[in-house]
Amino acid sequence: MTTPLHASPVSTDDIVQALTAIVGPQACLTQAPDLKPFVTDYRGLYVGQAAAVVLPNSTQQVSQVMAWCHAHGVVVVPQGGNTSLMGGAVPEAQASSPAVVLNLRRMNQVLAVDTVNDTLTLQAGVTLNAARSAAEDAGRLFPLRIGSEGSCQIGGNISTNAGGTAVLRYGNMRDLVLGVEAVLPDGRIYSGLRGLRKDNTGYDLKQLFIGSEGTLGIVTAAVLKLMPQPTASSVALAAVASPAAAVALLGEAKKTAGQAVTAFELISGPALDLVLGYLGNVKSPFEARHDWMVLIELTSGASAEGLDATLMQVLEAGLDSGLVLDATLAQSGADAQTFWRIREEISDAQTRTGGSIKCDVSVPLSRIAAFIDEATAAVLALEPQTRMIVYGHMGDGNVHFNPLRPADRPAKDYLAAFYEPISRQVDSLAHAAGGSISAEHGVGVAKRDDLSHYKSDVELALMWQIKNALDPQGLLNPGKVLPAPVAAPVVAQA
Ligand code: 2HG
Ligand code: ZN
Repeated sequence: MTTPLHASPVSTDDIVQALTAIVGPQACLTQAPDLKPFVTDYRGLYVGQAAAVVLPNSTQQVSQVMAWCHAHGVVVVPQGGNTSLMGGAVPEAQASSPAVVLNLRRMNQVLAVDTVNDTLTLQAGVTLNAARSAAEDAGRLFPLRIGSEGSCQIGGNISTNAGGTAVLRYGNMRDLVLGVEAVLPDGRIYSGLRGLRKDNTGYDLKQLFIGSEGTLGIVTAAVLKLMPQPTASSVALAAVASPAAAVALLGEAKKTAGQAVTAFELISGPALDLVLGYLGNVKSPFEARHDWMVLIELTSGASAEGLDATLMQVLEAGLDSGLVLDATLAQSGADAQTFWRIREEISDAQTRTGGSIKCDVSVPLSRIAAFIDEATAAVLALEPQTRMIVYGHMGDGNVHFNPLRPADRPAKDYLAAFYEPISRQVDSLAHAAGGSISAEHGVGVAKRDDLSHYKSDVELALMWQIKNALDPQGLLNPGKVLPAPVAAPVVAQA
């Protein structure tokens, strides 16, 4: 299916020599200890191999690296902050030919802030934190908010269509990108750095590079949307009677506070127990233990007192109707930070514990409560001691449904016995409820083969056609996102 242009495979020495000539010796790493952090994923679950790591400092250098690798049949794995939970940003472990990791962290310049057009133009290696700060310095908000914002990079956020805790209000990365510059697998540069909110001149090519996890091109720069900076926020934690009660409370919040509802995060009892176990100095915000809680955040340009009153109104209505069992409103910025810390640390608490089965699913809000109930029952039927770490961005229909090993069972045993059956059950139930098996974390390697069960033949064939059109040699981030193509059925001639 693929037609290599190169006559014979190149050696690691050839690769290093050629790439050093492009990026300079300091920016071409070759020693095993230097390569290690770039070939090992964030959780240490995927460890690949690379001939070299290159750290280009310009789009031109990325283009030259790609052109050389294309001409010589060398695999390139693009990488940002390497925070993927899906193994999407590291090379394959058993690759047939040596790979080059192309990390964008040196391309970390904010190129322009336009407060009339409300846009931010930056290189792909700018961290999300730095992008948010650049917006803030200009009196604006760049609203993407995810736990890894200190290390993840804008290029990776674009390539994975990152989501996070403010999607309910502002959308995910796809909604926040106006323009993209990307280097194609053959080294050509697609220059789409336009800051337009309307542009109907044919196919929206930038969308090819958003969410395709570096399999079609390497994002090198982008134009992002800026939003007005909220002047006030109000945060509360509420214990709710059930997932269905949480959905009903969200309805109340939207009715009462409208657009101001910025985050609505679900937290299960076992998720709170786990995180408090690690955050030794943080106490539970509730006297009693509850099975389900939600963190609600309102933000707006109004006064803080006004927002607090609105949130109190939502909580009181919830208490009156029995949706809410207990609630606590943050009395200060420090309180709000603690509430958010509890929520944000759940992911790391699982990493530290080990033995977590990550199912990052989304389901229409109208069916999400039933999905959680059914999936919980299915998991507990398989292993009743499983800790149900269920949490996440319920407001936008996305839950991190992450069954965790029982405390006394080694991670390896638990995963060997239950990874397959549990993820298959949970994904199938999400799919049956009209949902997605990967809401915001992408596909990478972890979910690649599962796609063949949940995408139609037409969808998979289109994905491969696009991949083959842009990367006919299959050199850019191979082994990610696309499950191996199934041979087309032989159709009998009429
Ligand atoms: C979050 O919302 C992240 O905390 C990580 O998306 C989720 O670790 C996870 O499964
Ligand atoms: Zn998340």
